[in-house]
Amino acid sequence: MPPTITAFESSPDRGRGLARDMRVRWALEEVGQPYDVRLVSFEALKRPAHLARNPFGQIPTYEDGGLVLFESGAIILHIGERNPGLLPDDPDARARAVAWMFAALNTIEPPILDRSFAVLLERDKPWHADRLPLLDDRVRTRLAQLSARLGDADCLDGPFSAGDLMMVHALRRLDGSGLLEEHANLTAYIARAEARPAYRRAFADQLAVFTDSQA
Ligand code: GTB
Repeated sequence: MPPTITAFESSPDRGRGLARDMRVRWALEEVGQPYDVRLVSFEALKRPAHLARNPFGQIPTYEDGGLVLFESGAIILHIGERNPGLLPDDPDARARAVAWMFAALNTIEPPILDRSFAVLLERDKPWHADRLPLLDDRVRTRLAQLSARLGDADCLDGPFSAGDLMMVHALRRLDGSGLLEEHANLTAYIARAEARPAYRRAFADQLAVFTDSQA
C-alpha cells in the first residue's frame, strides 16, 4: 500500500502550490514514491477523524501502515530518512541539510507568514499601511542573509536536498510581493527548483485537484 497524504479538497490558493501538501508531494516525487491523496474539506479538517491524524486540524498529514504523521517538516524528514535522494549519506552533510530544513521552517518562514497574514487578513485595519513596511523589512533582512550565503551556488549545501525543498517552498509564499526580485540569485535558485521534474509533477497534481474542484 502506498502512503496516503491529505490535501485541501479545494485549495484557497487556487492551485498555486502554496498549501503545504505541495512540499510533501514534491518530496515523494523526488524519491519516486507513489502515494494516494485523501482530499478534505475545511469542515472535515475539524472533525474527529482528521483530528486523530492532526490535533490542530490541518493538512498535510501522512499515513503509512501504522504510522500517522503531521507537520510538513516531520513528514519530509521521515521521507528523506527512509528513501535515498533527499538527504546526503554523509552524516555531517545530512546534519547540515536538516539544519537548512529547520532554518526554512523556523527562521525564514515565520516573517514570511507574518507578512502574508497581514496582507491577507489585515488590509482593512487602520494600522496596516504603517505595519506592512516593518514586516517587509523583517523579510528583507532574512532574504539578504540567505542570498549572501547562497552566493552563486546552485543549492544551499552541496547537491539539492530536503533543505532546499523546504526553503524554496517557504520562499514561494513571497510570490507577487516583489521582495524576492531584490535578489537575482534567490529568484534563479527558486526557478531551478521549480524546473525539477519532481516539482513539476507535484505542482501539476495539486493543480489538477483544484481544477477538478471547480468543474
Ligand atoms: N506547521 C504546519 C505544517 O507545516 O504542516 C502548518 C500546516 C498548515 O498551516 N496547514 C494549513 C491548513 O491546514 C494549509 S497550508 N489550514 C487550515 C486550517 O488551519 O484550518 C497553509 C496555506 C494555506 C493557504 C494558502 N494560500 O491560500 O495561499 C497557503 C498556505
